Amino acid sequence: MYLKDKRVLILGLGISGVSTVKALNKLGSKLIISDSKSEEELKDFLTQIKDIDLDKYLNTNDVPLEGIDLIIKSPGIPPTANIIKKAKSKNIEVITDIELAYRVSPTKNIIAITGTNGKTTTTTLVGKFFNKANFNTHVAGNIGVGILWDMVNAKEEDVFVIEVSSFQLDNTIQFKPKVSLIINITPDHLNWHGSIENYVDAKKKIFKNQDESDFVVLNYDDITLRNMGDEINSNVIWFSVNNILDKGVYIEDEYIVIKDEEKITKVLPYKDIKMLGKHNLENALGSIGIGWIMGLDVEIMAEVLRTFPGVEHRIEFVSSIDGINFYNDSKGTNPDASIKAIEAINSPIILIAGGLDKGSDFGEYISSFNGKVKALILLGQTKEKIKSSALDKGYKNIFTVESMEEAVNLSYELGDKGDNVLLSPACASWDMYKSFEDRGKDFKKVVYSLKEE
Ligand code: UMA
Repeated sequence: MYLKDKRVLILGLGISGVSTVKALNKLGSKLIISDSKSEEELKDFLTQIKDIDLDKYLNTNDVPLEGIDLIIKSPGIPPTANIIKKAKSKNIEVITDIELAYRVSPTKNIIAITGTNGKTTTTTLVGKFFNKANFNTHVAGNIGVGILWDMVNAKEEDVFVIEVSSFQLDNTIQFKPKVSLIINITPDHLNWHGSIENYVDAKKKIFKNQDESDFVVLNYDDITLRNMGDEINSNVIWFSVNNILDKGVYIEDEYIVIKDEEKITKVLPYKDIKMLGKHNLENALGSIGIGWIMGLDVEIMAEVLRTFPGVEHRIEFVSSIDGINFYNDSKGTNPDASIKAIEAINSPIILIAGGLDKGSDFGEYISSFNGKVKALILLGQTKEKIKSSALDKGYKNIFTVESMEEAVNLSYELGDKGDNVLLSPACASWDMYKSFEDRGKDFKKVVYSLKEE
């Protein structure tokens, strides 16, 4: 194994960092870790690797690079970070965990799923397909599970269903999944990537190394993706909610069907899918595309789709108080994701939004309110930016608040029976929270305590 006795620097000790440290320790590398946080802030992560012998640089990423063979960076560390620039000038390879996972993988069954929105739901769904079909399935990656520890312990016949982010893909070199899926592409993480072109280029890396023995499943309804057909060397499988296709997964006479040359296979009536919203229909079609390629039984896929309610923090029903329904869509971390949540709810909405500024434009988002959003409650770093976009579009019923508690209490005061309070921030959480999960949990906590009162 080429990693034995190599000196590897692991930058960032979060979920992926811990998994990477454990895996590289098993593979016999000499480890150095660095994190800009302090020992105290990292104590939960450090405890998980307390028995591993390594050199630590905490409170800093300024690590001497002499003798370092390889750097595995946490996906969120931007290419503009000083340590990354320094490594580049010294020709030290910098990759993310999914690249290394591919290099050490004992299995060819790697299914990689990306997209601006729907990644987590789709990855979960596909994982459930394979589980139900009795494969030894690992669901990992951006979904919140560091992949490397699972990978170094995997067997040849195992299946990996991995959610991959643009941050992870950006630093891939050889990564070559057997089947990849891009659900959609709309602007996101522009502050990190520098431009939409760079963001799209990062996403394309999911199929860049694929060849004629591999497959990529793409959304025909997404113009950016439809135009990518020519750049792909693997077999393209299209899916579409809006169009009848010559070959692929689409909807005909209310049924989701798979068309393979001449044969049409019915999967299930699309209305039988348990998850809400058109975006979830796209997620379902993309998942079926993967299942089809991998030879899964159609009835297994149909059964999962009939029963799977969706994932936490994605238009998640929290509670009803005096006839007002509260939904947690903290995973709505960009305008497009929030538009989909607004579209999925069919009665008046009191929308709680705002968070970290990722450089997004909120014009289209405000236009999607379409008379359905009766009040907009804003918090976080972007509150004034969203407010000014809303005022520009003639939307005036805006309130700004300082905390989630204030937001939820105000939404309850403004709500009437039959209304829906939707937390769908359209922004990342990192201005006020550690993660979108923390933000969603905080929202739910405040809703539950309001209910108790
Ligand atoms: N750090 C530094 N220097 C820096 C920046 C960060 O030392 O310049 C340190 C931080 O102090 C922190 C550590 O790096 O201690 C990394 O923490 P992290 O939370 O960024 O990373 P992980 O915990 O390893 O989580 C990452 C993904 N996070 C990001 O890409 C930002 C998780 O995706 C993923 O689930 C996990 O790996 C396992 O693969 C989260 C995410 O928000 C859900 N992803 C973005 C998204 O979905 O939009 C891309």
